[in-house]
Amino acid sequence: MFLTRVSAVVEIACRNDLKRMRVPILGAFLVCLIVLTIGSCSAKADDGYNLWLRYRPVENADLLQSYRAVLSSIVVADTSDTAIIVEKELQRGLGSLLQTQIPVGSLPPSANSLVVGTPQALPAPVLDDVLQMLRTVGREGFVIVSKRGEQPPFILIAANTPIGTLYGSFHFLRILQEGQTLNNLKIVSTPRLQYRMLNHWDNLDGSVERGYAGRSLWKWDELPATIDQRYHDYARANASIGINGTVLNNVNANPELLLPNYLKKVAALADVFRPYGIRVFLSANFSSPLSAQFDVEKNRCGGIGELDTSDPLDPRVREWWKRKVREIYALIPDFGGFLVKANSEGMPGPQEYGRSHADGANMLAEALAPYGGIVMWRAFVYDPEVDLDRTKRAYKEFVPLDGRFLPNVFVQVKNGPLDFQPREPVSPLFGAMPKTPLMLELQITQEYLGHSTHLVYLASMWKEYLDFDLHAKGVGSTLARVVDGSLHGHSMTGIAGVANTGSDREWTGHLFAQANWYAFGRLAWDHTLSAEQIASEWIGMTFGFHPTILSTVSSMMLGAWEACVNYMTPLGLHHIMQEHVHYGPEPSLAKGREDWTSVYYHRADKEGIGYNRSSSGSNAVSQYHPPLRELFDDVSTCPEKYLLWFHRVPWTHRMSSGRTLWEEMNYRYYAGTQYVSRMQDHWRSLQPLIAAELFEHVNAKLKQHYHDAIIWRDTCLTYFQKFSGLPIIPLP
Ligand code: BDP
Repeated sequence: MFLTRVSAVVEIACRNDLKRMRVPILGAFLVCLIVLTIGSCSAKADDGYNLWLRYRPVENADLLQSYRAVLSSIVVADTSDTAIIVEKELQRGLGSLLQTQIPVGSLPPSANSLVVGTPQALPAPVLDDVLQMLRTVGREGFVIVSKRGEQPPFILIAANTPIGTLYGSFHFLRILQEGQTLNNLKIVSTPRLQYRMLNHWDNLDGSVERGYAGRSLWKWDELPATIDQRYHDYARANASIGINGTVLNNVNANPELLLPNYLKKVAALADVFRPYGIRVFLSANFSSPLSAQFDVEKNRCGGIGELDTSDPLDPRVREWWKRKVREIYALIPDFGGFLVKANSEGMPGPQEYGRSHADGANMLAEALAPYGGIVMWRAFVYDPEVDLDRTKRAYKEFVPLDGRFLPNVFVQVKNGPLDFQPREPVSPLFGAMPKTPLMLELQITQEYLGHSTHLVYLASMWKEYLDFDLHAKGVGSTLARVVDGSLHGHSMTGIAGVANTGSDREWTGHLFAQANWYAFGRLAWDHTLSAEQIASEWIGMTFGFHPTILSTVSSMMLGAWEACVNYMTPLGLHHIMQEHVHYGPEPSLAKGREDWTSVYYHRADKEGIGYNRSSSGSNAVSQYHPPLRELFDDVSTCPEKYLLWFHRVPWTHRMSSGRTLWEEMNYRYYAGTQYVSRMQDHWRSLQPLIAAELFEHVNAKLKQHYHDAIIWRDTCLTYFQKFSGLPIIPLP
């Protein structure tokens, strides 16, 4: 216990530059003494806690001088709780970047001040032409301009709300870190999506479903009395990338979270998050209105209410939810709404009463509407009665409901039609529900992509999905345009990422998994950013903008996803992972529920391999619009990355490379592991430039990553070889 405490003190002291923290020299000396005594921390220890918010001192002397010259004071013209956070962040960020304390000034701006505020707080002459620009940025956008021509000259960060100024301030600090000039700034930025959400799959007992970074961040037993500093740090990190909503609990929801004592705890978190622009949402269990008794006959778990039904059309049930919602808003006036997983994987739902998903969602939506709350109703359903092919089921259940949801309902759809596999085609649902706002659900936590052991940069994958053209309204009907509302004219828009955060000191279990949290937020704000651009921002802010670091680390990150697909499930293979844990390979898995086995999906035999979803098979291709339908249907035009997703192909099938399918599979499996080996070499080459702790952390992860990637490759190839009967061909 004592040692933990001591090392916590040491960690804090080491993490930050001692000089900046103004630790008295004696204190610093004592800390170092303790460090030396326990021998566990070098003077520059970096445990990854500060994420991308390290604000490394500007190294280039000319640049530093130019920055200092135009940033002589900070004026935050507002007094809201958010404005206090803005001022603190700018002082902290600029103090660290410029290695000097920037004083806080007041209006009117003096020469070279940084002025931040809203039209309500700023005098008209300061705003001037910016007022016009503010008309275009909505509630959360911002404008940053250098007013060099003014007398006196100043830089202005303006927004329509304090939260917009916070986003603008984080943007401004990023510009400095990137070494951009401040002379001619004219930045106008508006988020492309309205709801930018993290979904936590956290349970009330502190465990995290599919979490690989320790325990839940929420300490339910301590709340509401104790507010962990980490709640603030979590909110700050999210605000820095524009995330504005958080669902606190698992979609496999425990109804107890809606009990009054828990709601007080939720309210305490909402109070912390509010000034950072983050609204709290909850996953709701559809059976909540039921009494607590367990109904053995119906094998149904009880709820927290007093009713014997949760039928959404029963007036008592509707009234129950209205009362519950009223109770929530009394505690949390800006409560966001409910996320619901219904009639899926054992979770209760309206179908138990012969009602539809729309009936269920609308009942909750009606209760929430008077307060501005929303429902995010998940489309992750795969009832075997609906179709033999699991990938077709959600579409068949939900498309007929298009147009039947109330306006404050999102249908929340996973990116692919199966389940967060290393690679899937986009879910055809996105092209088939034009009357319903669809929220895109991505998974930041790497359930099927190597947990927090494999280094996989997910922005590359997310961009492939966002750029996928569904052809729902002709060419250019990309997923991004469905989600941002521009394709079908929806103003309610959103994206959700299943969070990868946990109680681990570095938040995400793997330092590089921080990049996925970062990238999710950046893409939620602006899906047109490239994976390269986001990687370079993250690398620079995490390790410093050293050209060698930038080029080496981005070359590692940018091919990492494709490599992972190659050594796990190349050429459209899917769902061949270990049962339950979903980490290693288990292509032989044949027992249990059919649509959870591997053999159901790969269908390998002596003749060939793959799931025939073409018109001669399950005809899943018919759920896509022309010309995709035809493209996917024909084995000769189907993109090879989806080949075994849509087709059953003989081992001797000739690929575009000239290799046979069997040879190509070998090639891909080996290329994938070879990439990981190269990542190790690249990382080792950076040792002199990276803080020792971070270097070692990533080095150890990569070692395990390589080891486990080889297991994937060898297990899969030896297993499939049993059917192909052909020799395994390692890469030279
Ligand atoms: C699957 C996960 C499971 C989740 C489910 C969901 O294995 O833990 O509960 O998705 O999204 O991928 O509801």
